[in-house]
Amino acid sequence: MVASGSRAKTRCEALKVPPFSDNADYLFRSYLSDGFMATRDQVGRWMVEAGMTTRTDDAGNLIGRYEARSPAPFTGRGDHEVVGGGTPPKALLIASHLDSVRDAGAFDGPLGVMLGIELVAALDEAGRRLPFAIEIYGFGDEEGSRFSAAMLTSRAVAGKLEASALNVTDRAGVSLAEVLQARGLQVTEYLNAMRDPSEFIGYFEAHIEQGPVLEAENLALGIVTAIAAQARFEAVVEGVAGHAGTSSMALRHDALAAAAEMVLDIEEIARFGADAGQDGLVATVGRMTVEPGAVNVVPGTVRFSIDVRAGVASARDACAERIIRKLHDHADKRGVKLTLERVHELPESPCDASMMDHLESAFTALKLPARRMVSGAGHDAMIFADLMPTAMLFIRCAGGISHNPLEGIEAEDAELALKAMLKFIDQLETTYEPAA
Ligand code: HGY
Ligand code: MN
Ligand code: MN
Repeated sequence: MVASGSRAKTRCEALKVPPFSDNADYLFRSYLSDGFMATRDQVGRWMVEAGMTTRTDDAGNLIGRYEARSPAPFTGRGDHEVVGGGTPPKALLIASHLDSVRDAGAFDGPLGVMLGIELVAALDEAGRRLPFAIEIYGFGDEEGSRFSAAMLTSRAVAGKLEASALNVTDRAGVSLAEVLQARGLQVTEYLNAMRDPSEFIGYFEAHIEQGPVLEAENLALGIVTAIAAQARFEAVVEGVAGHAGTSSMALRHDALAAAAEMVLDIEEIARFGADAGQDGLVATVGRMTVEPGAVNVVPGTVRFSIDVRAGVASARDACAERIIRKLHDHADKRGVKLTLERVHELPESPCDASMMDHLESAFTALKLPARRMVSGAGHDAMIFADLMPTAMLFIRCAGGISHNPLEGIEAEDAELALKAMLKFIDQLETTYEPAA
């Protein structure tokens, strides 16, 4: 069999450099960038080699389809004409994302797409067709690393995106509409990417754990039980820019000094506050800009991001409220203006019990301990969890490191992941009941 987990690993690593990265010094592949488009084309070619037909949708996603036993010619947008009539076969949706954070590792996102392709390649090599089709989505924007919103493309497919959410610009001030236009797409057609959930039997995503648990317990694979709730805010602190040499300390309204106190209190509240340590509560300030950013000017304006997560939305919200109150106290005390905008929010999403059991059966067949665990990292899977049965397979990653070029996996673990996915497919096939 040519299909293999180690080929999935090698392919992810091949995509780390130009033309598949927007930057030659580190991996950055932002939504609809040149690096993203080159990656989408290359992954599309690998899908075709694996026996799939491919297309892209109005949100820029890449879609590969491996037909079911009774092929329903795929006419795009999900509608099928079935030869001889009858109900078109449903599909298993296998997905992850092709975009990355800045200075990323090779595997966060692409590994799930590559393992899906290897699964289909293994079926195709064996001449095996299933009672259901397989559709693999390479989502274009899971990270939100170009525009402030995240998961734009999976939310579009799930029908969970309001047209107003498309009024976004990137940090260079280029609007999503302009970026789409440059790629031959129309923002007015973006929501056509939506698929009817009834076309699918479920959603499956393989992903690196992005945490230390599997490695600490010497396990290659894990079964995700739920994905943590998350909320993101954009904070703007407006003080008064001034001459560094003549502005007396007592009269300053230094936006950066105020923001620095705010950042430390965000950490303090999440680490030592009322809900600290419960439900995987975490809060992070990941991005900050200082204006005007001159060494001899008291900072006038500071913008920073806030990311708050917890296993349940109530703990996330309680922590966010405490943070917001504390930040306004700092702003009042220092005489600066604080503006906070909630730019992204997702509820916690449980995975499907029977899909988790199918994964557990696959692990048992491979004599692997079935370690069930919550995901602190967000994934496109959370967008579909209330629309169709959803399962996630975690793969151990070196040192639990992610969102970092040191992100690494073992080829042996990728091989085991592929074997587990093939056993999982066996489970789905034996329990599949065609639509009436
Ligand atoms: O932020 C996250 O959890 C995901 O990696 N986008
Ligand atoms: Mn990520
Ligand atoms: Mn990811």
